Amino acid sequence: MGTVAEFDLSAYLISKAALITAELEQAVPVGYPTTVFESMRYSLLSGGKRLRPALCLASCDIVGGDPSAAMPTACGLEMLHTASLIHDDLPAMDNDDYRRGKPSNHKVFGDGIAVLTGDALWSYALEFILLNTRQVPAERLLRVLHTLINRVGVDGLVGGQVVDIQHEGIEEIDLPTVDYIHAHKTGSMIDAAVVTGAIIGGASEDVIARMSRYARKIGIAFQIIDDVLDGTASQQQLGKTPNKDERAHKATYPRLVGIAESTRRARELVDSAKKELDSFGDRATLLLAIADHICTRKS
Ligand code: GRG
Repeated sequence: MGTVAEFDLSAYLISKAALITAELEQAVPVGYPTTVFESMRYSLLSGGKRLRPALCLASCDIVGGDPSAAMPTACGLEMLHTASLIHDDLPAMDNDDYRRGKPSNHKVFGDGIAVLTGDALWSYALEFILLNTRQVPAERLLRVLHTLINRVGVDGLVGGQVVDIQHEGIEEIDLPTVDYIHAHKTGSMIDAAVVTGAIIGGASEDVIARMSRYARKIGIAFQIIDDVLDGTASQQQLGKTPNKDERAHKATYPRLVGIAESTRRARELVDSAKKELDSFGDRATLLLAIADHICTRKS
């Protein structure tokens, strides 16, 4: 693989996204009850950057593993991520009518089926990984499953979402709380992707720890840039109409420190994340490029 500058990440991510989508299409055929399968497929197959699966495969590769052994986990990660997006869009949570440019799951299937679809995807993901992973020693597979279970629960997505909801509409919020929310709501799944890839690839404890630090840093940067992009988009609208997160006084970096400082902090985190991969040399090209992309992306 060439240098970071030579490497065409966009083309790479687009081709990986197509591969993951084809795998997901096969992974969840329509069964009975039809509605829940159609609902799972509606959200799973409706676009998305497939960043977490791409990170998992890249992470397995960088530590010298066979990325095809990580494919079921990469698919499972996307199922878990999709489950969280479906629940996040519900009226009781973020109340979003659109996701990935299409009506959100509950707008199409109703709130009840949307809740159950998130639950179904969560269980389907773990079973899919367990039944389809090949040539990975049982103790690694158990560790992969434990990592995913942990990062979705109170130590991860759920914890972040709870604190996020509790601070909605509250004017006073400090940066450590915002960091907690970002690290758990967004960072934990990015961490899960990188760590599970490294575990499957047979990485040592030291390498897993370094890759986890890389992931957690880019995870927070990812959420900061998400909020910067949201804020910039709303400022560009005529009359500077505040976006939904601003109206709800959401816990974001741009709200607390402004766009310029948020961007600077995201860059700082990404640079620090990249340093964690110093010892990999050229093998790290893809993960370095993904880290840079988090700061430079426009959507
Ligand atoms: C049911 C598993 C489960 C969890 C419940 C609802 C919840 C707890 C957590 C919500 C977490 C959440 C939605 C965090 C936002 C993370 C984020 C930045 C999403 C956007 O990710 P992208 O940009 O989206 O990678 P695409 O569409 O490209 O996949």
